[in-house]
Amino acid sequence: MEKTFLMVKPDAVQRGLIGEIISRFEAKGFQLIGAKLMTVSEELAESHYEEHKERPFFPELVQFITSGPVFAMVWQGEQVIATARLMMGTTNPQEAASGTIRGDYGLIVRKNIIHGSDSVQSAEREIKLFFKEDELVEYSKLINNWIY
Ligand code: RTP
Ligand code: MG
Repeated sequence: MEKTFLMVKPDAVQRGLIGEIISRFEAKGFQLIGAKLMTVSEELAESHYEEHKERPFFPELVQFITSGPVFAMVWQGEQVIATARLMMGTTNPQEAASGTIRGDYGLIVRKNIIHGSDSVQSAEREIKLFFKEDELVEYSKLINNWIY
């Protein structure tokens, strides 16, 4: 089963949007297999956003993601990586379609509510970065008969 790493960013945690965001992925049919409320260290932020190290917005990005608690999650399901990105909407909330998470709750690119892995490789890397193996659960396969 495909897995992805999703993270409710500090802006959305402070605004009380964790439940709203979880609800959307649950209702879609995806399964939550790991979750924790945590503060991201500077070191973790820098490795998580490694690909953006040379970008001018990198220092602000690290400062923002370490500025308050985040809600880190692992979700599983058919095509969950691409579908979660569609449900999140485009990076800039001003351009994100209504009905998407960023389109409905965000206004500016830096405070864009949620992170989601963008490929199988980044999902594997990010899940390992944030979770130990014994922090992820397994579900009975029977439950999936109602979704697939
Ligand atoms: P994310 O990694 O957070 O899920 O977002 P993404 O894939 O949609 O966007 P990405 O290109 O990976 O950018 C990572 C985060 O950097 C911030 N950003 N700021 N021009 C800017 O100031 C700028 N551009 C990107 C965003 O918060 C974006 O989520
Ligand atoms: Mg990204």
